[in-house]
Amino acid sequence: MEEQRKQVIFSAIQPSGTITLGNYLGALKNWVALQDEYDCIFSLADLHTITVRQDPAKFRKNALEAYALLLACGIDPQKSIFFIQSHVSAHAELAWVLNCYTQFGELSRMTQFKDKSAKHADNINAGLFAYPSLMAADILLYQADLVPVGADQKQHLELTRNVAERFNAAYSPTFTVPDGYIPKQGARIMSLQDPTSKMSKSDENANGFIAMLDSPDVIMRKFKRAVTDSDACVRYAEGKDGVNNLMGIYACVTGKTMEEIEREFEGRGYGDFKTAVGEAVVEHLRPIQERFSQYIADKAYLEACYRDGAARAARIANRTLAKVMKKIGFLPG
Ligand code: ATP
Ligand code: LTN
Repeated sequence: MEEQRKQVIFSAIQPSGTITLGNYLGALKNWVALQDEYDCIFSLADLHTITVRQDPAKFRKNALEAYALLLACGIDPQKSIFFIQSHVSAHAELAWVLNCYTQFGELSRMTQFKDKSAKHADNINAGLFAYPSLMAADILLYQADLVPVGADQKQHLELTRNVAERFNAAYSPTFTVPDGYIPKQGARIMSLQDPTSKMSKSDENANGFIAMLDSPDVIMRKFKRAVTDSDACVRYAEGKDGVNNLMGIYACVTGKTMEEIEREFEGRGYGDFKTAVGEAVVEHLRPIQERFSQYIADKAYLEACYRDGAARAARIANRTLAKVMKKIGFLPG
C-alpha cells in the first residue's frame, strides 16, 4: 500500500531576544509534539528580526543561542528540518516577488504593523511594513498545509492565504493554501507583572517574563514578585488574572488540572502557591537548561546542524521559487 504523504507543517520564531516561558509553553512545546505526526519544517526567522534595529554582536549571539535552545527543547534535526531563515536565499527572493502581489491597503490594515510602528516611531521602515510578505514567502516556499501560530499572527496567515489564492488564480495552481493550526493544548501565558498583557520577550521589565535560561534563583524571585490579588485564595475565576495565569503555568508544567490545583492549595496562602509554581518551573526547565549548556559549548555541532538544515530546506524552497519565476515569465538564466 502506498504510504500516505504526511501533512507539512511550517512555523518560525524570531531570535529577537531571550526566548521566554510564554514562547515555550505557547509554541515550542507544541512544535516538539508535532514532529512524529507531520513533516515539520521549523525556522529561526532572523530576516524578520532586522525590522527592528539590532546590535550586530547581540544579534549573532541571540541567533546561535536560540538555535541551541530550540534543540534543547526537543526540536529534533533528524525528524524535522530546522534551519536559519537568512541561510536560504529563496526567502528574500520570493518575498520580493510576493510584495508585487500584495496591496498597500492590505498591508496597511495589519495590526502588528500599527502596533510596532507606534512602538518604534523613529524607525518605521519598509521592511516592517512588508513583514507579512516575507512571512508568506516562508510558508508558501514549503507548500505548508498547516501553520501553528498564536492569535497575534492569524491576520498574517489570512493575508498569506489571500496572496496564495491570488497568485494561483492569476497563473495556475502553484502554492498550497495553508490553514492555521490551533494546537489541542494551547496556552497563552501572561506577563507576571501585568497579567492582562501577554508575556513577551521584548518587555522592558524583565520581571514580567521568565526567560528559558533564567537561573533557579531568578525564577523563584520573579514568581515571588508576581502580581496576584487581595482575595488570598487559589481559585480559577474571572477577574483573578494574576492567579489564573500562575495556575495556568503550574498546570502546563505539572499536568495537573485546575480542580486539582485548587484542592492542593485549599486553605493555603499565595506565598506557598508562588513557591510551588516557581519550584515546578525550575524543575521543568532544569533538563532543558542542561541540554542547552551542552549544545552551546559545541559550536561545531551547531554549525553542522544548521548547515544541514539549510541545505535540506533550500532544496524544497528552490523548487517552488523556480516554478514561480517560470510562471511569471522571467527569462531563464
Ligand atoms: P516579541 O516580544 O519580540 O514580539 P514574542 O515573545 O511575542 O516576541 P514571537 O516571536 O512573536 O514572541 O512569537 C513566537 C511564538 O511564541 C508565536 O507562535 C507566538 O504565538 C508564541 N507566543 C509568544 N508569546 C506567547 C505567550 N505569552 N503565550 C503563548 N504563546 C506565546
Ligand atoms: N511572525 C512570526 C514569526 C514567523 C512565522 C513565520 C510564523 C516568521 N515567519 C512563518 C509562522 C510562519 C512571529 O513573530 N511570531
